[in-house]
Amino acid sequence: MPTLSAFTDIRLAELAATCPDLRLLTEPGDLEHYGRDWTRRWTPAPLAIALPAQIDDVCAVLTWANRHRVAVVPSGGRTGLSGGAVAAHGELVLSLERMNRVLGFDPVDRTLTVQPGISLQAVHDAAREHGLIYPVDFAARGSCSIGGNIATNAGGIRVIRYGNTREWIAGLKVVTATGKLLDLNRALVKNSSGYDLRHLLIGAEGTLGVVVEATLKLAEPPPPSQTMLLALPDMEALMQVFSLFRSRLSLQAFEFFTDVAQKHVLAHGAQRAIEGDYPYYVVTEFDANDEAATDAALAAFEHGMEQGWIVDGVVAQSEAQASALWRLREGITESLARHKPYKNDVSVRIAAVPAFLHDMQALLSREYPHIEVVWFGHIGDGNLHINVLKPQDMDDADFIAQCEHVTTLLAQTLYRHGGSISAEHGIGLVKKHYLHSTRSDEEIALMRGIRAVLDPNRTLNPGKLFDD
Ligand code: 2HG
Ligand code: ZN
Repeated sequence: MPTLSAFTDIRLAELAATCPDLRLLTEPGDLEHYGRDWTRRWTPAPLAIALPAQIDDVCAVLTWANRHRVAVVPSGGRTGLSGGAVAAHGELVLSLERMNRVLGFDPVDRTLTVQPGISLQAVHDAAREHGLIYPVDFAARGSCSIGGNIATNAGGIRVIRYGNTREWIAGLKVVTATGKLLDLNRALVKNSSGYDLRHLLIGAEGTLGVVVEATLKLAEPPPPSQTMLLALPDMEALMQVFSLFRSRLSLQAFEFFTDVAQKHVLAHGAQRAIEGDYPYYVVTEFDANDEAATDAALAAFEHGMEQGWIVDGVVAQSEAQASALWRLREGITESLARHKPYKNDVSVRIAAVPAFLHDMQALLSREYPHIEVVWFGHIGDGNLHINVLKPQDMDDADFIAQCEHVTTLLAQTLYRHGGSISAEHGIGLVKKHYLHSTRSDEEIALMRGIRAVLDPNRTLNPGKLFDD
């Protein structure tokens, strides 16, 4: 750790003197590590990294930043895909990774109180220790932090059963840009006493305050489940099979990917589960607590085969097989990373999915004739991920320019279908130019107004979500 005199920047020397427990890093390797997220598009260039161990230090850092007008980038696991945690312009990165403990469990309220830097996996484990679950779940569970999940209102693979992160936040402690500590909702189940500022903070991408403590609701574990992989003949079958399975089974997850996605994930070490190649695949998990439930699943499967909506399928016979099926879906992001994908993360109402898919497919095949495009996602809740893979011989800047052009067209298509340009990854830096396709001018003006009240000097994550 640098000594006081090591800080040539007088503001940092002052911060170090005010907060002796604060860890402050300025080594180039640390600046690079903490200054980027999974987008890898911007060159990290933060001023320094501050790692507080307690709430008082977060208050002190934000008070200091407000006084000196230093921009602050709140930082969790940096697994974000929209650039929300990127520090490329001399910002102070405020990493919450040292604040990663479980603070308490309340068996009556069935809540778990945690610090923001705890990983989603550690939250799952802690809930399980008490015979309960924290039901938000997705592939980055081991590295993402709960603070980041709250900042983006993270969704994931079980939204059709449990909803998004927002549903599971009973209370939040938040430090504002001027260093004030707010205790929002205090885990009350009923609280009809004015604006619920807790919900304003959820999904605000670190522009309205820094979450320093969260009280999470927990749920009963679901009944035993079965996992199935289905092969489908065409895009139309996706929603036909979804309607069939949803009406007959109690679904916990319904995810899809294409043959192109499967090609990449198999090349990256996953095991093939269905012989032959089919254009679409579904991984679905449903309650299977008794024989009647398993019979219903089989009957639904057979009906889908008779209708020609399903061409093949396998049911996992063990937890290991279920994990292998899930790997085909959950391993996609990692298997694509080396191709520097440009990512779209869009949503429409479930009822609008078929018509939107139709238009979207036409648009993508017209606009990317020679570029590989990989689709997958949470089709059961209307959320599609589109990953456009950069051809090796194409210049980075040309590739981004082409993808941004197509994203403008995609945003228009989404507008026509009443959808959103960001379903669960947030707007960050990547999608801020498209915010107006999802939100009206009046809404954006109100958002700016709210931001101005909570962060008068624009020190919290400036340039993310919208330009100040
Ligand atoms: C997922 O659903 C994540 O696996 C990542 O949201 C999606 O890599 C992506 O585009
Ligand atoms: Zn996703």
